[in-house]
Amino acid sequence: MNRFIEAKPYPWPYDGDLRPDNTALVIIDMQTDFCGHGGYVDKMGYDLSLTRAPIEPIKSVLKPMRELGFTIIHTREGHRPDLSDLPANKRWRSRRAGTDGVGIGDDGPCGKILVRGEPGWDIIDELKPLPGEIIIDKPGKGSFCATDLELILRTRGIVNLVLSGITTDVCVHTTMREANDRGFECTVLADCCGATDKGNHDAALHMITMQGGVFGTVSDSHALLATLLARTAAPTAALATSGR
Ligand code: C5J
Repeated sequence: MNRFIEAKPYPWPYDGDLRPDNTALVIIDMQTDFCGHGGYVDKMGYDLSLTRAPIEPIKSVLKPMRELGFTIIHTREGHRPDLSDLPANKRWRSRRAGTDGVGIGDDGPCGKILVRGEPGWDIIDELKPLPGEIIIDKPGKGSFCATDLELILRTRGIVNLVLSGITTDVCVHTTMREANDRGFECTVLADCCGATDKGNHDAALHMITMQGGVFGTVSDSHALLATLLARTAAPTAALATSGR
């Protein structure tokens, strides 16, 4: 039986083949540096409520998706402590971002900004990965660049990606574009994402809906839950095998 999530500009996924064993929830960069007090985004002076807004909506889909056996993937943007994977231009720009010259790799209130192992770099407590869940450490904005994400997805037979996290216009969008070019079928959950600027969030979502769904679709947590709850009502065996 085919299963779709209500989405724009088409019911997602395109082929209705939505199953726990071929679909992953990807939670992008829900780190203190992007949504916590004293983190990098806070230090840049942006409105933290915008990047914290997706926390509860993500929790609302994470719990049922865990229970139904979907693959859960967390990502963290960050650099090696020796900064050998931090491009000089990325560091230079970050020091000009309204942080009084303090940028990526420098000491901030939550430790060295966006450096692996530092308190600010870690995923916030509200969305802590469970033991055994996949965590992708990435040095860039996209989750495929210089990581083993694609290998993991192909190995698990995952073809559909439900994207969430922060920020909509940067790391979520870059990841969606990278995934789409690799043939993965993507949807982004609008209320499970946030940006440092509301206009950029809205524009990033709107872009996805162009050209018949140029990178996939835009949906939200309510639409996803409606489909998941309908699935939960089905017999367990049908859940595991429902597909094309
Ligand atoms: C940014 C991200 N905005 N996770 N990173 O630098 O979107």
